Amino acid sequence: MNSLALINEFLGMPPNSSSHGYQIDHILEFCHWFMGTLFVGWSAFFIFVLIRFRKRRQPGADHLGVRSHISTHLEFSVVLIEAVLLLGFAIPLWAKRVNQFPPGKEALLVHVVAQQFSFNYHLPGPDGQFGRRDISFENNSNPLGLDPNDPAGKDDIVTAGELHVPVNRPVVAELSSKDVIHDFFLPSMRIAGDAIPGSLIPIWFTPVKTGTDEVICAQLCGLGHYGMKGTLVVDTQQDYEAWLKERADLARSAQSAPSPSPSPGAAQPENKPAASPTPGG
Ligand SMILES: [Cu+2]
Repeated sequence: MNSLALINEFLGMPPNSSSHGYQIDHILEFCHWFMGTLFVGWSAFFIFVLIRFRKRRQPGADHLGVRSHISTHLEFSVVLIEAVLLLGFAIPLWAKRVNQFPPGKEALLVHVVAQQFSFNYHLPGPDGQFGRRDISFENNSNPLGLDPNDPAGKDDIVTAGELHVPVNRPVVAELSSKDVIHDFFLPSMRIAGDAIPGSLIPIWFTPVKTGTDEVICAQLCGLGHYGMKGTLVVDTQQDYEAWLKERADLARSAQSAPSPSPSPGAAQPENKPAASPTPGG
């Protein structure tokens, strides 16, 4: 597979870790080779024309112009290849990504709520049910406004900066935003989606390799955009369950504690200077 991804690797693309990513890699790699070939071809033609039709050799203008049909055939071939790429590969692949979501319980659903300048994650906890969220409950220790009176939310997990998912299970991430338009981009999973205030946008992927990958914001969302990074940890099923249990216990003890004061790490003054916009950990 690596010999098929020479240019992708050269351009710094991280190795693919998702089940569908190789299809995207193939299209990207082919497009890069195709465009590279066109670039070399057109450049050579340009140089040929400069020499062949130089003024010394062609003192008078030729009003008839080109008589052969080679250029017509060449350009038609290029358009044909591009049409096949677009209609035969790119659009069907995109349609599959947006139409064929994994059914119901098979997938892990996680709510991703972006804000300047970090990603928050809301998981349903062991009961599998998301607690109600409302903006009126939002504060520094409750960044997503989880309703403390909703029993379904008691074991809910809210984290920032780091998302854990199990390997070989489809993950559906439902994207939204608290402020401006962000973009939840998982380069190693070959997937991205805009997080838009007022919208819920689902994306999905299936991780096939355990490990730690990068999450980045791919929309210029403000002064601290460059620091809007996070971590995606793909665990084995066992490690994932251990992490889930640990976070759910933490969530329960935090909920039962009498009105916790915001931790120093969570307290983020608004309009913080862009010099240190670290994502909340
Ligand atoms: Cu952003």
